[in-house]
Amino acid sequence: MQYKNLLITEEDGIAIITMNREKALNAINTQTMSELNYFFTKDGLERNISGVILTGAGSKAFVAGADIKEFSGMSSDDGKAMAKKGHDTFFAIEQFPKPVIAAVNGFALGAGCELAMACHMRIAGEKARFGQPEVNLGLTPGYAGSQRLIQFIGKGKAMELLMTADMIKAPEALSLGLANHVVPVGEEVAKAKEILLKIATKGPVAIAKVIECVNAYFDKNQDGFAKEVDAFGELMDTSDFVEGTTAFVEKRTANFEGK
Ligand code: CO8
Repeated sequence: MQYKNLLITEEDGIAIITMNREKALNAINTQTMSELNYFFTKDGLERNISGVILTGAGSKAFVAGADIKEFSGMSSDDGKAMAKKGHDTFFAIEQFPKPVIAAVNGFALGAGCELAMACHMRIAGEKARFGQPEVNLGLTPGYAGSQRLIQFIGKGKAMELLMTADMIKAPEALSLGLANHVVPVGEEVAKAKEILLKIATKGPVAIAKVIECVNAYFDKNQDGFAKEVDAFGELMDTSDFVEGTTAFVEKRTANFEGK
């Protein structure tokens, strides 16, 4: 696939994906969703990378929502198909076996807040704003905002944000647990990279298992506790486990191969 709306670069083994429709405040249209889907279900899995950063072009927005201009004339079936594609894509991000961090450099509204929540962590710039304003349009969230927001901020506060369409600023997002860190404007990607480079020194198979186990907690069809028992045992069959424990005994830095 040729990327048109995503700008993808690699730095130090980290893929940096820039949502690149600055004039539309990086709103996610059908093409952008297809590109995200392709990256997280195919291209990104084949790349030799240790993590991914998602950010928005320009200084104003991470992503200001789904592209509202595509909504007009859509039928109920069109809406369901579009929401399903978004759910599948955002699940692929959430379950991506390498860490994915959202560097939120401005508005993260509607689909933008949902995209950030599908990532494993969120770094907010001081001017970032989060919100689910769909009710302003006579809609609910369509890319799992009504489900994931509860996971971060709890039911009562989620009800409030979803029904008032209020935007929250970065410090409040931090205090609610939606943002992991707040950093000065322009330092969002650098902070995300700092975290990813630290994670890159750990055992990659173990990192993938951590992602699976944490996600299992929120999956009604899985027993996260049983998953952790299995993961712990399975990791003992890996050469990363042998290398990690040997390096500890030999008082040296582990050199993991991801096997
Ligand atoms: N879609 C399309 N275009 C957008 C969007 C958007 N979500 N947001 C901004 N733009 C465009 C504007 O239309 C404008 O374009 P133009 O210059 O051609 O008129 C340009 O970006 C700049 O925007 P503004 O002039 O409005 O900039 P302001 O600084 O005045 O305001 C805001 C910034 C507050 C972010 C404002 O643009 C805004 O409120 N945007 C819409 C936010 C929103 O409602 N987001 C939720 C969208 S719905 C959604 O995400 C549902 C997800 C699930 C979908 C499921 C599929 C069925």
